[in-house]
This record gives sequence, structure tokens and C-alpha cells, in this order.
Amino acid sequence: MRRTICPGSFDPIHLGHVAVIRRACRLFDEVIVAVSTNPNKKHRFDEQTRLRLVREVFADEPSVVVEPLESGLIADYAASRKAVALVKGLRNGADYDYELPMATMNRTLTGVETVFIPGEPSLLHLSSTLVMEVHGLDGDVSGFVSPQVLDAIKERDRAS
Ligand code: COD
Repeated sequence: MRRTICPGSFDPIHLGHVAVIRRACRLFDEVIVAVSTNPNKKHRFDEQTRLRLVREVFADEPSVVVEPLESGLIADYAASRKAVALVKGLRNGADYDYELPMATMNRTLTGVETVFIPGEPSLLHLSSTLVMEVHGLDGDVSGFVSPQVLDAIKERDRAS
């Protein structure tokens, strides 16, 4: 069983994330999508909502397991789950420059490899921040997120 971890804040998950995770499913037997919560950051969606949305989006993908990312080193988390690799999506050179030292550090710490998957060309412009900014300015984001996520974004509007 070859297991990998796709970590992210997924605040919220968008189609760029989904494309990378689906490709990871073709490379590994099990893909843990680990949803991170940074106590120093104000997330747009709480952890339970982000977990629920990722689970709903991948309800058709039996190899996906969704769980919260435990605090501490991601390399230790990967070791605790017996994952052979972390998967990171790359949008551009800036993502690569940010990720490369972490990949080397993680491999040095516990031997976990990092597999970089180049983002889907038509989705490289997507980030959760940009999706929410466009929505906040009344732009149509239905082409950038799954229907469940669009519903959650509209629900968040109603609650605010
Ligand atoms: N196309 C392809 N990939 C994309 C796209 C897109 N349009 N958008 C985002 N991605 C990728 C990102 O590059 C990232 O790999 C992943 O999807 C998740 O993205 P986000 O935005 O949800 O997640 P982030 O950027 O907030 O990252 C959260 C992490 C937990 C992954 C990050 O904080 C991290 O790596 N922390 C490591 C903590 C640690 O162990 N530190 C010590 C390191 S040595």
C-alpha cells in the first residue's frame, strides 16, 4: 500500500486543488487529504466546514481519506501515517522556490519524499484567496469551485 498526503488549508477547496488530488489518486493507493488549521490565521471557513467540503467533493473517490492535519512537523505526521510521500501542486516558480527547501528539509528529517505535480494549465490562476475575492466583488466563481463549495460560499454570505 503506497500512501501519500496532500496537505493544504483548502479555505475553500477549488478546482485547481481537485485536479492535483485526482492525479495523485492515479499514482498512489491511498491519498490522505490533510486539512491544516493555522491558529495564527483567520480562516474563512472553520475546520469542520473545510473537512466536510473536501469529503463531499471526493465522495466518488474511494482512495481519498480526509482528516485534519495534526499540529507539529508535517514530516512527523507523514511518518505517523506511514506515508511515502507528500504531494504538492505547483502553479509557478514562486511555488517551487517556496516548496523546494521544505521538501529537502522533510526528506532530511524523516525520509519522506515530496512529489510535485504541475497544476492543470487552465487552473493555474486559481487560489482560494482569489476565488473569494472575485466572489466578494460579485464575480461568478461557479467555474472555479465544485457546486458544494459554491453552496457553502453562498451560505457564508447569508450568515454574515
Ligand atoms: N493548481 C495547482 N496546485 C495548487 C493550486 C492550483 N491552482 N492552488 C493551490 N495549489 C497547491 C498549493 O501549491 C499547495 O501545494 C496545495 O495546493 C494546498 O494549497 P493551500 O493554499 O490550500 O494550502 P497552503 O498554501 O495554505 O499550505 C498549507 C500547508 C499545510 C501545505 C503549508 O502550510 C505547509 O506546507 N506547512 C508545512 C509545515 C511544516 O511542516 N513546516 C516545516 C517544514 S520543513
